[in-house]
Amino acid sequence: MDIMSYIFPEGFKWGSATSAHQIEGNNHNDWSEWEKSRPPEFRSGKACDSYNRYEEDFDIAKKLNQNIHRFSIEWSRIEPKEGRFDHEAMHHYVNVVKALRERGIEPIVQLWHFTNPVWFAEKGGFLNVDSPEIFTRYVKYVVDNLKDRVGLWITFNEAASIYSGFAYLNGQWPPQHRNIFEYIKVRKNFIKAQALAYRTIKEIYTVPQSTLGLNNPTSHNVEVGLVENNAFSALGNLWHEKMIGKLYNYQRNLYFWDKALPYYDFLGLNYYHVDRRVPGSYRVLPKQDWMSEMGWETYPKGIYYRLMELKKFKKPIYVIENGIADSKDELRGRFIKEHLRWVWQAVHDGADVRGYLYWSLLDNFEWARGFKPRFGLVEIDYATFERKIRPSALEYAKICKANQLDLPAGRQELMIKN
Ligand code: IFM
Repeated sequence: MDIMSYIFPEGFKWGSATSAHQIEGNNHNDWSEWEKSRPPEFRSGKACDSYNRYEEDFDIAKKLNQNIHRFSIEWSRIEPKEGRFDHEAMHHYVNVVKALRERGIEPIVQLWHFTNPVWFAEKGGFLNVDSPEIFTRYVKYVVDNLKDRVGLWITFNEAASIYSGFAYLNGQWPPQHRNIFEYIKVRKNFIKAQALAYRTIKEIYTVPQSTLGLNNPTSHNVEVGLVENNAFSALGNLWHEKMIGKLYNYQRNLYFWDKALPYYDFLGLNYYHVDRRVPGSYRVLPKQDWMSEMGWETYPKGIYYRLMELKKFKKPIYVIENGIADSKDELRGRFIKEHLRWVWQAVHDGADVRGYLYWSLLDNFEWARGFKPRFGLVEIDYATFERKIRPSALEYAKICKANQLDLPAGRQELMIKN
């Protein structure tokens, strides 16, 4: 069988990502408070117990040939009471970073991933006019303590899109508000906080480091109407669909990066699936035949469109999250390879992509959906906390090691339906 090899640039980083509340266990924050009102299977509880088992997790990441890892710091552990920092908790995260470095894995430290200390949530969270200063005070403390060991930072995860939408527009996440004015306000405060935190981090770093960065993931979804304009305009998108598509794409995918442009050094892209909310999307892109257990429609070529669109920001890009909920591990290997084939294409076509991080290293607590969706390269037995490497993880490990993806020649074209 003829093999086609897609070789990635030298120094390209390979890894996976997690977040504190989803894996650590026993967190006390606005989410854990909200979870009390939910049935037991929707409570994070001990999660993966990674607060205690992080070394075991990193041993696995190393065994899987990964050389970069993104984890998040739990703000509520660092600042459990307003203005009072917990040095022991900070020390824990210093050890987490050390444990990664000892295994030859570069850390990307995420400073906020959906959860807030209870006291901050009680003050209105990011609705509070002082939230940028309050957040930056925490950022400064963390960066002061880790600045010699960490070069890659990320402020907010999916803040202006997923989080603002779920928490303030459709009411599915705490604090379960449904108020468009609050949604707008929260998004503005995230931008202000981004700017302030960025300036603060830059002040702390006296030695310029090329890898120092801040970014604003996300581009969680693909809005097909627009994405496919390039490739499918010949199929005749109606003008009003194009308008809606453009607006939707901007609000959903580009707003935060665009508004905070001077205040980050690299972009982090989170990409999972096609979004069909724009009218006419079925006309421009046929239904794809594989779905994740989240009910998400998989479309690997979408990552190519997203990456090409991000070129205009003229900053390095990391794919910070890309993954599939697939408890039987039937689709994950194919999912990773097909996305990587398109990441490679984007690199080939000029996108400055520096690394790829699969979501997630471990099965974990998938927010309002509980533990059922399983995104992990590693399966977790939530009763015993036993970790079991899935076959797809070994397939990914080969790619990480070789810095190259091998596909049967021709197959890469056959797999893509568009
Ligand atoms: O689990 C989440 C993560 O916390 C943020 N990005 C999307 C993932 C899958 O839904």
